[in-house]
Amino acid sequence: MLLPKQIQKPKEQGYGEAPVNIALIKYWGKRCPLLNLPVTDSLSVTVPDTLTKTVIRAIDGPCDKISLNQTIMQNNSSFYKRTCQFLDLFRNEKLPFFEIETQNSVATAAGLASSASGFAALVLALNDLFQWQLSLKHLSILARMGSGSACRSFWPGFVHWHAGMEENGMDSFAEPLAQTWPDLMLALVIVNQSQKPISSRDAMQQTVRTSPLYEAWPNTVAKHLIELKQAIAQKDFAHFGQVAEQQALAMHATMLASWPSIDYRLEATLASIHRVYELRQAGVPVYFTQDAGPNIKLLFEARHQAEILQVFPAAIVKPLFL
Ligand code: 2P0
Repeated sequence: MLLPKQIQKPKEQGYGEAPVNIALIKYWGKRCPLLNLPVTDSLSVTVPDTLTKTVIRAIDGPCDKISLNQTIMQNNSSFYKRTCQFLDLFRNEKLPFFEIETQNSVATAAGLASSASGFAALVLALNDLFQWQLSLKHLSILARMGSGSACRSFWPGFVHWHAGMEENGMDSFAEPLAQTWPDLMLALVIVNQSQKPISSRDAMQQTVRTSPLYEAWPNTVAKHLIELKQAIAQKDFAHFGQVAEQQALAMHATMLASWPSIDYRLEATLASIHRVYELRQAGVPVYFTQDAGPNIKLLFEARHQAEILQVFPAAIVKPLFL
């Protein structure tokens, strides 16, 4: 991996901000864990107004200083360790340590806090600090090394992450799709805010290692990706929703078959999913997707919002194309 050359004298501070993205075609499994190189392509949609904002400064030490939403992160926390490990890529003798202040705007309260917006904002802040002036493609490659899904957080709208084939990862980056979908809405249904039973990083590895269904996953993704892109191009919402929902179910089914089984669904998750099915039976076109946690995200078009909020009154609605 060719890392950008730092200039000797960074600015006093660098700033970067990046939004959360939600995968419709999921990234689940790595061919190289060190560089976060995925087994398959994936496709996300960015959630506007869910920014992580990060300020970074180069400091003398004695160690990195990191705060999240004004709380100082302890050196033994996984957040601190993961961030420092990523920063190791950019240190030298003259610039041994960094101070980072990071804030999640709506994201944390909405249960959308994510390593994707976090690492994308951090890379943008580094780019500003060192005045690299790198292209978004190159920044996408760098952010991917912090967290795979972060490579998709540099653009609004639909974003396609190409898995790539090269061992050094230089062809594994994201790029935006041209299509927009002004009526498309996402609503977050929060069923539980507590800590995940297993991190997505570990869950992914466990699935690849132990799930007998993983063999089928790359072909499933390839097929769903083609179908989803067609549905987006034709603005065929029923097809779009069906593919997104089936894709999420296929990912969770693959995880469920791991040993030990990985099950992010709680009773309240299943109850919410059944309410989605009931709404559809009643003629309301609404579909869901689910990531590595118990909450679900509803997908629908703006004109059905009122019917959906009657059934999910606490859902947090986010228009996807402002
Ligand atoms: C995704 N997820 O495509 C999938 C769907 C969760 C479910 O990317 O190990 O935090 O940092 O590369 O990006 C979550 O995994 O994993 C994720 P790492 P990441 O959004």
